[in-house]
Amino acid sequence: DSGEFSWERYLQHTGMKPADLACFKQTSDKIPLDNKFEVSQKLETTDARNPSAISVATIVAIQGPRLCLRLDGTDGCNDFWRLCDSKDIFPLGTCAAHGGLLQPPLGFTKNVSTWPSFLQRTLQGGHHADSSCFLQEPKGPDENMFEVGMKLEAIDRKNPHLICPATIGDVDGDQVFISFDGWRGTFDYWATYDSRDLFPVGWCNINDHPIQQPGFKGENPVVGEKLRHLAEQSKRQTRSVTNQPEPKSSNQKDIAPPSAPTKPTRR
Ligand code: MLY
Repeated sequence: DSGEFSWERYLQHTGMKPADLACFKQTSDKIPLDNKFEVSQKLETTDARNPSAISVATIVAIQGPRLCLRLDGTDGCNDFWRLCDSKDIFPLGTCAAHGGLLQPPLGFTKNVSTWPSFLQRTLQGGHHADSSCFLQEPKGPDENMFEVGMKLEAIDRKNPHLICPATIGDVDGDQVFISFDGWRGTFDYWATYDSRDLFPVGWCNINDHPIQQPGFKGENPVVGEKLRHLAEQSKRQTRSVTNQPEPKSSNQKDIAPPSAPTKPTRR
């Protein structure tokens, strides 16, 4: 069903504007990224769950310019995605060249004392991604240029293989609130404006990556009470987690539950 979505029609229908390419830390929306990687190649990467450690990973899937990585020695439960121009992936040998040691990943399924011999074996098997595959990460803008109501494409962080139509629901310093069109607030999140999870409208199409349809919840969301409410709610949650002071503006009528769906919410 993903081939059917047309931004042109959707933007016309909603009367909303896409965020300009200059807002994003992504390369051009006109020229596709040249993904030269292949499934089963090995590389070095920061461990997504333990970013201070560098480990060996195998490419287990490819979707347009995105690589699905599995850390060697782990099961398939913590696979994660990286762009082929990510600054967090390196050719094998990079860590050693910088005097570092490859670390056993979180979730290493074997006894950690076997890591050195495991590493030796895993590096011998399989082919290595050539250094020519690795692309320079784009520089990105110096400041947050997003504005409330701009449309974009964003990774659903709860289902990170998916990229979906979304709207900037709020802006707060260098943070932007990503609200997924046609879905309840469950999937929405705050991101820094230069997050690699945010893409300009048309990125999926040009990069041969599937894009999801908007959900069915309500009409196509127009900026207004729903987005403000979701943004405030999520900000309060984030603040209480990080122990930051809560703004003194909460008002009972702002936390009314969202109206009943007209069509069943997708699960
Ligand atoms: N039905 C699945 C996937 C939901 C995906 C929502 N995204 C596209 C915003 C679930 O509920 O987990």
